[in-house]
Amino acid sequence: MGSFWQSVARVIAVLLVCLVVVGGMTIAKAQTPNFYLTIDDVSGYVGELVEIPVFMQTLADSLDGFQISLALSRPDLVYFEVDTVVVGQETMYVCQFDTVGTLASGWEHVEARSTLGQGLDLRLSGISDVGSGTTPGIPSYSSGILMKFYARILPDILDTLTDRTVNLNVHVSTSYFSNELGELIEPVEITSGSVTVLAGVRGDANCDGVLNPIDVVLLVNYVYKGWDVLCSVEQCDINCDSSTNPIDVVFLVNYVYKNWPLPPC
Ligand SMILES: [Ca+2]
Ligand SMILES: [Ca+2]
Repeated sequence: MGSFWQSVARVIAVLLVCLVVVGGMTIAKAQTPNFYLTIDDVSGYVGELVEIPVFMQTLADSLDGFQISLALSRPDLVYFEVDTVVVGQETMYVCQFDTVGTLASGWEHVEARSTLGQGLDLRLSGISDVGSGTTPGIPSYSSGILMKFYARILPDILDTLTDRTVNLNVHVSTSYFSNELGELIEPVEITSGSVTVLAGVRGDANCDGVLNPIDVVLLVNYVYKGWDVLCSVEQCDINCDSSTNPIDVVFLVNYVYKNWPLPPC
């Protein structure tokens, strides 16, 4: 008799464990994202303005509105350049962005603001259509660059600094995405990005800290004669396309002799 009740108790215990496990699995089962957002990892040299693409992928929903809140993990490497604009009673801290050639190109309203005006946080937002009914949003099952924003690398970072990466942390709880009906798109998978500050000066072929005709001569000798004369081949990849070639010579010549700006990295 005792063994019968022990068996019953054992069966009940096993059932309870199964219930807990199945229940736990139901709770823990991850929902498949309905929208993906990824801030790029980029790099640049001291003092430069770096372009940061925001990648997105829509699934079943279109994208017709967004707000992305992000903040720098540390203020000693990078900041967002801020212009103060006063409209009536309101003071806005406007930051640089670009939608040319991106998926939000032609949207009725896109902006980038630093909410506190210190250039340490950024709020990117956009609406495809404010009410005219003429601007289409981004269709379902699309992917590409939503928009680009910019960060300025501080001018006085020493080459000896070891930890040279600042994270661009997206605040998931204050970032929103909506479809053409104005409905919230959920769930969303967000990947934060980063800016890494490269040591040295871009295009500085002899690593003396300045760009001048000596660097042009060295780069020409490397590119056209194959001479091993550069202190850093990567540093002479002026347009940051992972190749040091005649195009980089043209950019350096234009910078040194015509005072043209180097291309954005
Ligand atoms: Ca030099
Ligand atoms: Ca190049």
